[in-house]
Amino acid sequence: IETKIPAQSREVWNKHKVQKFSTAEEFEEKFISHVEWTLARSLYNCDDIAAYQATSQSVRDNLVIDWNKTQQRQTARDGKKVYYLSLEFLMGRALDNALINMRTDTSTHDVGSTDETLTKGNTSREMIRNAMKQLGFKLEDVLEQEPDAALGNGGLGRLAACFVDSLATGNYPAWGYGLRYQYGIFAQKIINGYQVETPDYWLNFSNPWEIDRWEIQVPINFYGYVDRSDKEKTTISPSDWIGGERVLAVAHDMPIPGFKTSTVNNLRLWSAKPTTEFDFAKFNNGDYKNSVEQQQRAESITAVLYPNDNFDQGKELRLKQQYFWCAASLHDIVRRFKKNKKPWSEFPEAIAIQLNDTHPTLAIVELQRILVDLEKLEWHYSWDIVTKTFAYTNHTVMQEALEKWPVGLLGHLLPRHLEIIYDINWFFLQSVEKKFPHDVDLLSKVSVIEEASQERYVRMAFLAIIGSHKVNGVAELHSDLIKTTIFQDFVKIYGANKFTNVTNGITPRRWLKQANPKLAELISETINDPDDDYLLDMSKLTALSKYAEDEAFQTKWNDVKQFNKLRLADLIKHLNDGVDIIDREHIRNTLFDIQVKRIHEYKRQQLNIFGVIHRYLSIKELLQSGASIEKVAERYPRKVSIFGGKSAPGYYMAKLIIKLVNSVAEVVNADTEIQDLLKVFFIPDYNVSKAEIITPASDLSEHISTAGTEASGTSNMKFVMNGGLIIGTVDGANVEITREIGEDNIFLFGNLSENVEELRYKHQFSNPGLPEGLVKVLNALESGAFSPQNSSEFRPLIDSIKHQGDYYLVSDDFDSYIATQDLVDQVYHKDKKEWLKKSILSVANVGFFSSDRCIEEYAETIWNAEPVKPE
Ligand code: GP0
Repeated sequence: IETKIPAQSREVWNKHKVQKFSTAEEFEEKFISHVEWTLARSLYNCDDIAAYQATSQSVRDNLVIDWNKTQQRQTARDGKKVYYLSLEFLMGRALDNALINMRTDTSTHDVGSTDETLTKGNTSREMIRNAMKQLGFKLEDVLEQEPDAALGNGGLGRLAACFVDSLATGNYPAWGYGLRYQYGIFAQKIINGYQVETPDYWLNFSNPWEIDRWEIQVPINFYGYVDRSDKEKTTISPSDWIGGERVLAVAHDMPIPGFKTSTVNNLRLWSAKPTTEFDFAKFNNGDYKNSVEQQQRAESITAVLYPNDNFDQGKELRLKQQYFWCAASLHDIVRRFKKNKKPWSEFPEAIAIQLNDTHPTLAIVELQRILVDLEKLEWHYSWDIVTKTFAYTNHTVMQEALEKWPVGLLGHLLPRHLEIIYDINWFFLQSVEKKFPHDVDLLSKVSVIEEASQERYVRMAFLAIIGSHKVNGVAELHSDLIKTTIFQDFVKIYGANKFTNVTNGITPRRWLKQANPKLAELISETINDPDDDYLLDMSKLTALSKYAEDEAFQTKWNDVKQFNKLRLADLIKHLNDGVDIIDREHIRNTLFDIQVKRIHEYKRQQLNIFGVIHRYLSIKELLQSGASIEKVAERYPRKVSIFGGKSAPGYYMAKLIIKLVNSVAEVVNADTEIQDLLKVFFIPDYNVSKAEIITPASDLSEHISTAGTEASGTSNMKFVMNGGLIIGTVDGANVEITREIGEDNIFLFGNLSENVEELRYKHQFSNPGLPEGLVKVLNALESGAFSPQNSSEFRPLIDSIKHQGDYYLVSDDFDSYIATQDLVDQVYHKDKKEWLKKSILSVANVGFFSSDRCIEEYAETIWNAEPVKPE
């Protein structure tokens, strides 16, 4: 490309080559010019928000330089490109993360290795903190101004965010593709103990982290019909799809900086805009209003993220979002591929596309449509390319979460795609018939079209399996489960090798270095790693093991935990209208017991809060029997039970659980008789930036899903990485956490997944006596002890256990849960050294759960992709 540019022009461009700032001085200059030019403000009206904007713009300038170079390098080297399609990217804040990741090695740093400010230790962040101080700002206050990019619901979206961090860090040529929702996950308010949803206005101020690519516009069609007027009527001939509604997909790019590398990857998010083809026919007929409404309809496609987690709601607009995003992304990918003028057969060697759950399954159909209808390639030749390109990650086995779309709805919105789906299914079923002749039952079980009820449905997971060369689960237990339950017939058809496991991971940059700077400092000092290389090679953490019983080290370790608990206590005070519920003086001996995640019956926050009620009732009983508070404290030492998480707006039971937690908190926190032995708090509006404060402060965290229901869990990994211990069931990644850190260092309880089915079955017939402790709790609830105005308020929670089969096995696991909580108290309060040892050993052995390891596994076993390293 360069040679086409006249030497003279090239010289001028080179003379004025843009430069990254690398000293405090240069940063200050940038900062001020952004305040004055970009924001049109000045010294006299530069508040914290403006300072945040100007800092971000300055940092972004640095990233953009590396972003450009990275893209050029990746294009020139022409290695295999990875595209991660995810409908959710739960990114959180970008600035602090960029400051941490931006620290580059001398070898890759442009401005010269003599300059120490960017090359040593944590200095890029430190340098900017100092510069900000000079400019009159406190970095921490400025960072607080940034709204979270909350374009996800929970684990699945946050996983995608950790993955793009690790992809950049590992120098993989990889882009994320998603949607730029105008409103991310709703903001949660708690009013009278109830969840109330309010819109997430994250784009109210301009977003310095996105680069608008108004010039990249992809037309997307919906509805319409398939025109066969002059073609043969065979199912597999190319057809013309005449779309009925057309909108434009516009690209917005977010730079994703790797840690200690100059690689900056791209996250491309699409927003919907009306086409500029104004409907003049309507306008001329005097229907101006209608024609404007049409235009607004377009923008509604990317207006809002659907707020469901592990639940498929089946709304037409959601399907529209999915196709809009898949079509735009594929168009972009194919356009880039075609620039190289390679034969189509090389497509799968050039490109790997990973489907984050079934949400992007239409991408499979769209690529087949592009190849067959637009590029006029033969069906089977095309299908071979498609299946070699895609791989699919499953995140759940729960029926209510598995996507299926009514055939009528899909065919109305995407008539040609439905035909292609039928053809894919037809060829697939033919191959099954060939392999298992006359097995009609099998054919109907694996058909992409479900015909069980009146309504026929397209099963998206089946389509994703058929269109992919690999299918993976997200933890060993989960990957085994999908092979023996929901996908067992496909194992029979394809063999077991198509199904694999990649255990989830989390990025230690955000979840250790950024969230827990004190612990990161203690670690790097202890293992003598001033450049934080352990954040790239977490096996280095094993060097901590030898200090596990070192008293001086344990004290330092504990001090860090106290610091983080105080930080959380401050946040809770702030969220509690300034009322402090946590006794600062005794915070060292107060166990912080935390459960933060989406509210779901399967995650069993109800079990946790029943346990809290049980503890409260037991304390009261002891006091009433005449025991002194000191005596009671021996049995039930100080504890703060902290909850947080959002419920889907339409999920009645989950909302009732939130109300119950708040009602219990109200009673318990106001009860002066029990003094400070027990406190309960529900943190409103749990999100990524709050998680960064909450996670490092846990002594204990709860991962107590009914065995077999939580695919992996990822917050379990975050808590362990921050020195918190876990109380958990034998579910999801808890199993591998136990393997890695040792079974002495985790508190496991409850029934195993292989027994769940049988237990559920038994509940149907008999009502085996509920455990005594649980009966007490349910009686208290029934008596209105926590709902004086409306004693039947919590009836549905009681009924689900007593009269509706207790699907989530709360009664079966209750006793072992309580017993295990007692054990936790024992160790925490009677043997603090043992506790600290467990905590240190956990961190020492948590390395496996870095998302870097996870991405490497995807690259090697699924994508066959190599890093493209900067020179
Ligand atoms: C799974 F099916 N997950 C879904 C979904 O719709 N949303 C979602 O967040 C989660 C799993 O529940 C998980 O176990 C898992 O770790 C995560 O996907 C990433 O794989 C909860 O953290």
